Amino acid sequence: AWRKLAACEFQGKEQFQREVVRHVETTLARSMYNCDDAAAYAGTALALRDKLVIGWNKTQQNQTLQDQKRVYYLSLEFLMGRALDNAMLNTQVKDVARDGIAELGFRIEDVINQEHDAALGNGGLGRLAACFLDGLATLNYPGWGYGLRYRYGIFKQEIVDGYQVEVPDYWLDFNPWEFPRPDVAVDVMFYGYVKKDTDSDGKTIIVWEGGEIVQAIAYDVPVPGFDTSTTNNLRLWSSKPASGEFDFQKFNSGDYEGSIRDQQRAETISAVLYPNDNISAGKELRLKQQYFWVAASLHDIVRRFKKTHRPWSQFPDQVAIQLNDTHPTLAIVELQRILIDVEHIPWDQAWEIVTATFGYTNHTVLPEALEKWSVPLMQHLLPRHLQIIYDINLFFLQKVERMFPKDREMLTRVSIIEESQPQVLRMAYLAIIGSHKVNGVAELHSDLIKATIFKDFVAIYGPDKFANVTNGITPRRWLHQANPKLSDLIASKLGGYEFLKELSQLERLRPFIDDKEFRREWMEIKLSNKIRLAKYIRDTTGISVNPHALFDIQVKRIHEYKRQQMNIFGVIDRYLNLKAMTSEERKKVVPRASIFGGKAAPGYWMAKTIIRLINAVGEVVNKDKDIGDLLKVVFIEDYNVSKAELIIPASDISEHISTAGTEASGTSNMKFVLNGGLIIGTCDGANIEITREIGDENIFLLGNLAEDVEDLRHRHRYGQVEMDPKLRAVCDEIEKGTFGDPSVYEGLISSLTTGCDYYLVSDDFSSYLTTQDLVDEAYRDKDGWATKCINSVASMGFFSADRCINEYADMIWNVEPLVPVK
Ligand code: 26V
Repeated sequence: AWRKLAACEFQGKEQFQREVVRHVETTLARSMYNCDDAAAYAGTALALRDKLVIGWNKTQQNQTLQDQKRVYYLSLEFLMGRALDNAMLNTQVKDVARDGIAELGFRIEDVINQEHDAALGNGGLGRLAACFLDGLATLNYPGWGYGLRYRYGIFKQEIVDGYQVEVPDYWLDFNPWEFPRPDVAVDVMFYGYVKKDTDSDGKTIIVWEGGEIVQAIAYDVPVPGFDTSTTNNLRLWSSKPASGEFDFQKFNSGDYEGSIRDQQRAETISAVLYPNDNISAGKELRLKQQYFWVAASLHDIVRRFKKTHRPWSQFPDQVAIQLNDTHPTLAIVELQRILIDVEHIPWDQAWEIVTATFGYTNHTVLPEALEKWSVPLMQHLLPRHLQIIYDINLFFLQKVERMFPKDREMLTRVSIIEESQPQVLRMAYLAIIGSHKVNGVAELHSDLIKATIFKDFVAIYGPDKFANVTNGITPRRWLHQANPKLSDLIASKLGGYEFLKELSQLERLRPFIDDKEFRREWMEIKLSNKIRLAKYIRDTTGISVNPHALFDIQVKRIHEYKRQQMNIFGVIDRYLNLKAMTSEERKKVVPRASIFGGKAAPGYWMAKTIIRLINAVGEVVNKDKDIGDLLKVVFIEDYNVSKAELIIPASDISEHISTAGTEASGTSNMKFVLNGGLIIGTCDGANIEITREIGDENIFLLGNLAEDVEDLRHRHRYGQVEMDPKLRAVCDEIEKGTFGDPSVYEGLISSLTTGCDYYLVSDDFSSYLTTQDLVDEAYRDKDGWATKCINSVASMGFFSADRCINEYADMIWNVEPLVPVK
């Protein structure tokens, strides 16, 4: 049955138009006669926002009234992307808005494109948090996000002479999606000293005082669920100087500039998102961000709990807090501090409450990404917290000592404090000790953390403390919004859009697999998405790609472990082969467009060199008359969420080729397959479960397995490993200067030779090339290709973020959805 979705929030297009015009004329004080796309966007956003606010207020009242357990998702990153299109689709307003805005003289796509991405994240971890918020709201869970309101999101990437240049992303000029809450302010203290005191009953108490106080101001962002009245809240904290503090004294004593400096120091805390992905640099400001956000969030959560007048023992029945990686680990210490120092609850009772409250998700095994904070820094910034960490560690080590008497090495290995110079705190260990559940984000990853970095903790706590929740994506943004034509086609076959809430319904596409007309429409949609991307590439880079070429896409952060270098080396190999062919031979070649996108961390030279090489190869290949349409190489500038929505639906094949065992999950792999693209990838992260779900006949797997990696690395270090001859030829070509000054690429090439090829490009290269040949072969068979794509989409139900959220809710949070109010 063609079940109707909830009614549109507007009574019709006339009402919508009236609201838009009202906002343009009164809120913006502009005339409709000089209303441009930007003003039309503002008017549309404000009109829709008015509607969202109603559901949002009702949801919050309902959640307070129902008084059930809530979940708080603490993440330093929420990579939300644009809000307008998503909000229109989730509330069924888009059709009315399209018609209404058209009559006012605008195209809805142009209006949507006016919006600046909310880019408060680096990559996979931040986007996962955003997908989870969508899932929580859609499933009616009382779930809030807590994060930081960065004034500058992830930098904008410009490509200048083939190099990445970073430009600040000032995104707050006009942001209709946030509501400042000046009344929700929390004072957060740094530095100071700890002293013992006695309270009025003569009991010893510990006081932390004399520090510098910064104020956290809440900014709330509504998160509308799909086809539900539930609109949850994302609360982002902004820092400002605490009123009437030191600045005032300075001001009175005539030190005006000094007082301004102090103000700016406070504002600096929430000024900028750290642009590193998978690397921890140990900067003091980053630690300040973490504590500032954690302290404000916990204060808010505790305040809400206290309004219910329940005994503290019931805190974990009312509150679940999920730690998105170790960035919020200080929340564990902060809650323990509040319970023992402020609420005067005995240590053991307090600790029981704390561990029952927290869950910790690990997102990486890369050693350079595991957070370690220097003890002297912690002592200086948060002296009381350091004491509490010492006590947590002491009690923990005593327990381990009882379990493994005489195993001194075990104690050294699992101690929160690493005995280096200076000593450092291993935040992942603290997160494990302070949580009741620890999870990885794909099966292989969850197995790996148990077998490697957290092995000792499995011995101590037993295997049940460790779980797997394979990542998922929201089909609302990543199918319905990014690929409306495919979503509509699927809906026409399945009899409605129910699959967007119950993604396993996609299975019901299978009976249509032999339907000629359906297949034709399917492939036509793919082609139109490719034309849409080709046009964008032409407009932004001047490069023309043939929409009938095989679109081969790798878009993600640039990192050696993700091996964009292997991809571009493969492109060079392809180029050399094409050059060596006769024109007769060239006629049989499947034309290919190799499309790249992604940001490098600003200080990551190797990643920047890879970008340079991709652009240099493009410059040579794209203007080579021998090659023409047979090979094009494109680097799309400034890859972000809204560009992902344009790029992903246009792929034929996408690359997920990390060294086995390094990519915790990957989530774009899921997005590509859901949009009817196939993937080439290693046996890593969620690729493995994608293979299990869609069948190994529908994926192009390559390379060595995670279990072989250690041995291969050993051979590179201690043995003689011949470089793969084709890779050698590629390196020779680079060194000859075919792609410009070869000295630019010295580091990249030496990483493969004297650098021991840590990411094993050489070991996987021939497998990679052979598998790419299989891709060409398969693509020649247009019908076979379509069958693979459709079958794969039909099998993707498992990868919905909704499945993920339900698993967290059952296994980790123990929270139930609420009945939404209308
Ligand atoms: C770490 C750090 C270290 C300190 C500086 C800033 C910063 C920013 C982010 C991170 C987290 C790195 C971990 C991460 O992003 N993991 C990715 O998580 C995705 C969602 O689970 C997963 O799909 C990717 O495979 C994994 O790399």
